[in-house]
Amino acid sequence: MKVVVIIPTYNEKGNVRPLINSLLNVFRSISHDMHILFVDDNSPDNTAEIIQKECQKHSNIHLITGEKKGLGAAYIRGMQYAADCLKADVLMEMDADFSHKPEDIPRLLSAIDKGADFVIGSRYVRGGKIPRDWAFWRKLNSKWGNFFARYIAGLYKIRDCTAGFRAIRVSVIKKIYLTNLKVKGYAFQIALLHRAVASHAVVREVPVEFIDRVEGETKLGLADILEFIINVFWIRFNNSRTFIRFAIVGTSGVVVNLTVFTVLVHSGINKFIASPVATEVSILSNFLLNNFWTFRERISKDIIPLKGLKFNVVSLIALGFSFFTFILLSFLFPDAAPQVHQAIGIIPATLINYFLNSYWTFKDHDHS
Ligand SMILES: Nc1nc2c(ncn2[C@@H]2O[C@H](COP(=O)(O)OP(=O)(O)OP(=O)(O)O)[C@@H](O)[C@H]2O)c(=O)[nH]1
Ligand SMILES: [Mg+2]
Repeated sequence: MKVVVIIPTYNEKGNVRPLINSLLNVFRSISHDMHILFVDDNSPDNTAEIIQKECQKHSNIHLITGEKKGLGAAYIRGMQYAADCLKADVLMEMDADFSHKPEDIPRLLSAIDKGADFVIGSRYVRGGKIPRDWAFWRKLNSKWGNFFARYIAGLYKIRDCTAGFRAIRVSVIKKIYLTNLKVKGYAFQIALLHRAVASHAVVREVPVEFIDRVEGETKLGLADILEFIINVFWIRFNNSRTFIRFAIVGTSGVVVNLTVFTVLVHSGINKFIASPVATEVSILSNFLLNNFWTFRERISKDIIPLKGLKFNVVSLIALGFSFFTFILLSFLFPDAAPQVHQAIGIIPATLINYFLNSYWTFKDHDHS
């Protein structure tokens, strides 16, 4: 197995040589074909020149250079190069400043050997550590970053979403269109993790101790924090897009229902016939819109009439839920206006409607 440790560098002249020595030392205890790829963004302190000298001495050290566009952009270039030109099987992400201990690499790789696709050197699982002397704001920054990623972007199963010490199978990277990740800075870490989780990669967290840098300066800036927050909300929005579409279709159904009812009654049809007809027409229009818009990416084994029938069954179940809520609330809060009971009933009805249609009527047979 060929493993390429990708290390982005920007003004790390004091760190690269000791880091290379330390890595080469650790590589001796690993049975895989180990390589290092530095991605230097034309550091003004001439980091690249130091690396270049090491490349001449060791055939497993590589360097690519480029314009400074941020950590994410550097990783994207590095990963593409490692996968396509170096033909790596596994990629690793690692900082140049000794925040990630080279001695932890074997443990990360052994999780890959045991079948994981995406291994995170995690500070926030049992056994993982952050520096004791981290100032309050620094801890808060890191904790908030993770809180945001876990609960807003929906990566709640993962404790350390922002970690920059990882081992990833190239097969996972190949499923993710890296150039489509519109992130330049540190937000790359969660954008990549989110895509990996969405493509059903097996994610494992291995505890590591994070050490503060001694040499050089931090490069994390305000623009990075802003990009991070925007990205987290963007991921959330994308995740809820199907539900938003479903709610829009539902609202359109109310309009269709009332319009058809009014037209029928005005053309002299009995209101007790007009009512169920209008409801069924709105169910059918909802079904068609959901089939051809909301869930259009889903691949189904069922023919359209069968899906339409399922959609009707789900509507009936949702009606049951709404009616049950109405009765329950009428008994519990007899003094409140019945319109309130009826309106609150819409909430469970919509949720059950969405849930059943999403997991049954429009079930995606591609991912089952
Ligand atoms: N190529 C490249 N590398 C970068 C860029 N920004 C940061 N890096 C590198 O990415 C790694 C992580 O950056 P750091 O500044 O250490 O960020 P951090 O670890 O969040 O912050 P500290 O804890 O203060 O070190 C280091 O190896 C940096 O040299 C960039 O724009 N381009
Ligand atoms: Mg660092």
